[in-house]
Amino acid sequence: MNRFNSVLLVICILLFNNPLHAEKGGKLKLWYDKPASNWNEALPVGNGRLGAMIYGDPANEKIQLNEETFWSGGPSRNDNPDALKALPEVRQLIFDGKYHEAEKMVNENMVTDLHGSMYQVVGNLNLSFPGHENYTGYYRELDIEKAVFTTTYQVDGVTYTREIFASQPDQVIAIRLTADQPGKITLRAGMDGALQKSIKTLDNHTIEMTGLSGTHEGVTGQVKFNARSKFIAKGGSTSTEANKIKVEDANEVVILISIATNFLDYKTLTADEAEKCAGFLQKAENKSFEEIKGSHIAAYQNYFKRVSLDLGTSEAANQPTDVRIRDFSQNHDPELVSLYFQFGRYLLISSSQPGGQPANLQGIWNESTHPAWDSKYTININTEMNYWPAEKCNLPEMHEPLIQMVKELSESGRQTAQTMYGARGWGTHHNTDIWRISGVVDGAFWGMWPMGGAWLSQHLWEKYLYNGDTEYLETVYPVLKSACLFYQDFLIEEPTNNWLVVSPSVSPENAPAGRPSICAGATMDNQILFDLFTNTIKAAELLGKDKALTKEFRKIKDRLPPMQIGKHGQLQEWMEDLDSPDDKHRHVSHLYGLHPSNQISPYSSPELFDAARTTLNHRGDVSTGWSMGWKVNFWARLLDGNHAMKLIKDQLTLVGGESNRGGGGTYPNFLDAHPPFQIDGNFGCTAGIAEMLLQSHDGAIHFLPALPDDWENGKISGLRTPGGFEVSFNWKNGEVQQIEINSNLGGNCRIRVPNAMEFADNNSLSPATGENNNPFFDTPDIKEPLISERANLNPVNLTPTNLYDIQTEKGKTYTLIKRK
Ligand code: FUC
Repeated sequence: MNRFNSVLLVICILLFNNPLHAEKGGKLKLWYDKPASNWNEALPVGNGRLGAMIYGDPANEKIQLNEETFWSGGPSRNDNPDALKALPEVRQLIFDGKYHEAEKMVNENMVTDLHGSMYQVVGNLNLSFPGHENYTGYYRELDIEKAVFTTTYQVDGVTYTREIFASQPDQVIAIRLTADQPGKITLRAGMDGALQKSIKTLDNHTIEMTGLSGTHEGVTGQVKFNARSKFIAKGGSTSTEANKIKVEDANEVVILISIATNFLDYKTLTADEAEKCAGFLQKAENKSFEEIKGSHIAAYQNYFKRVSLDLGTSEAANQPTDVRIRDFSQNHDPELVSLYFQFGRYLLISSSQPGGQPANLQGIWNESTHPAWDSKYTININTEMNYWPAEKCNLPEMHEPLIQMVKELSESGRQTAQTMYGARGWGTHHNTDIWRISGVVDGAFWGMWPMGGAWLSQHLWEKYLYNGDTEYLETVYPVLKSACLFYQDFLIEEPTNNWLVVSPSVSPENAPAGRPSICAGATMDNQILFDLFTNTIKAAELLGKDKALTKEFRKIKDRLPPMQIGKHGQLQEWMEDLDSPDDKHRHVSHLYGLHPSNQISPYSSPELFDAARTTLNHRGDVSTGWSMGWKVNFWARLLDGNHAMKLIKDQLTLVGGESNRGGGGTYPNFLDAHPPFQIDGNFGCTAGIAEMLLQSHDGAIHFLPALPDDWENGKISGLRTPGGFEVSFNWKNGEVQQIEINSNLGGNCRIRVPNAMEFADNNSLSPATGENNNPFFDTPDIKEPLISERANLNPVNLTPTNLYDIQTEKGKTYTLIKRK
């Protein structure tokens, strides 16, 4: 290279390569002024299938790697065939009040030694940069508008930059290392993994690591992975050294990481992991980094950009993210909430892509071979919670992996229903894994809950309410119907009121004082079945199917126990009035009827509304991460924005880092702390923030149902509601200023607004009359609650609202403004 060319090259590098990280901070960035010192400070990138946690350490970069199908064991089942014989006696023991004996019998006859597989870590790519121990000007960010991680710092007057992202279109994790002077990049790179079988270099540019998943509970590990890191340097030299790659004096280095496993589907492990891994890599390496990055950002933004949220900003937003979390409860920092909301959407896009696995307890990010609760799918709340933001926060495609899992569980759960209970249809319990196990997990106290499939089935119906697509409904109807068939066979009549109840069961993971959890007719079970039967009947009617059968289903629905209000004015968790006002349990299962379901309404069932509020006040606020996320939604549904905000503050309490109060909260990297890290809290709170601003479960689209004093002014665009409406609006001093509604399906759009509105073109809006005739806004036909004579109920004081009907046409947009 002659002198002129070298000068040109330097200018080019200065102009185009650096600093690509743009300005420090910004609305949609998590940023820090130091590298991560532990996993809870590292930052996540993901493309649904591949995940990486990035530490951003100048001298020793660690990129911790996951692949969503790398689980311990292999195809397996955990149905105990002795269950069937024990069932009648277990039921009798429960009706006789012999709960300890019933629990013992379940543990001995219905549980097996198999409690599900573990989601496992693949390993790390480690990059060491000699001499980079002493750096200045350190900065690291995760730009969630682009889904790109960047870090930059200076050593000896040279500015170094690293960019990292996980590309969905190209199925690789891509890294680019640049410096603002030529020939300055020197590094050693190696891979390691706790479950690795071999690590070697394939050529001067590529490290290959292979591995096998762990054997667990007697099931031999059968998932094989192949992981490759390819180094493409500009300038300098690239060579190998003892299974490592050595790059000396390069101008720029691009690293592409590809990982694949032999997983094909939950029953089959016959894919060729090496071929798949090499295939992704070969395709990607033919493209420039800029091309890969461009299509990554475009694919990501196709989802991400659909929703924007502005709750205002303050000085506090100029601080690094960990400092903002630490100070959140003292500061007015509304932009941290909008960042958290968008981070939830970022996490869902990054961990749940069509065709892949649903987000597990840790999404896809896990550094351990033995993660907490195996990082499985806990389907008595946590997995469902992961998907609360999917439809309403405009990420319906991200919901697909869950829908697919429910379809698969309806196959594996059919055998469970038959083997364990001699029932038709399909059923699952409170946990599942990648092999779609559906028997009892963990023991009777936690696991004797045959309701996981019924709750998950609500997601099939919810998707239909949003897309109105009968072809889709056809594909899920058999799953809904079969879920009902299971309960048609499984429900039994209880002796006191002759209600049809689920037995044996539990109210998830809680027990009345002095008793085991095992019971019959828990409130949550009744509410879930009310929904399952209601929705299945509606689906059958819509599709013109199963007339005689739905008649039977209707009879069953009518014989389910009603909700009951107990002596403390609380909503009863169990069939008997056993609740204690001192019970602070993290699960608040019986409020399923309040959220996510719509069986409790301030307008149509004020007594139940008040009882739910009493229950929630008894339970208290601070709890595990996910429990607080749920409570944000509960308080939003209870129309109490300030209490919901209090829960957001509890959730956005820094755990780890400088202050550690113990309990749930948020880690410096913005991930939810159960503790330990569990992603449901992120998703639950994200959904809760949306729920504070817009609700659509109670017969109308309700604007600002639970606005806290902190968010006087703001705007949000792109939220979705049932009936195919897409809604954007802004507000000032708590009053809605302008609303835009896109109608994708047509039909009546009933809205509830705190202040009076009119059409922007001066046409007057019609006040709503009678029932909302939009079928997607049907309110449930709930039985009158039974109320204890000792219950003192509080009045429900509702702020007056304005209710309007807009007859919409498919494909049209309607603009409303505050009435002058
Ligand atoms: C349920 C919860 C726990 C935890 C676990 C993964 O068992 O009760 O708090 O979230 O799932």
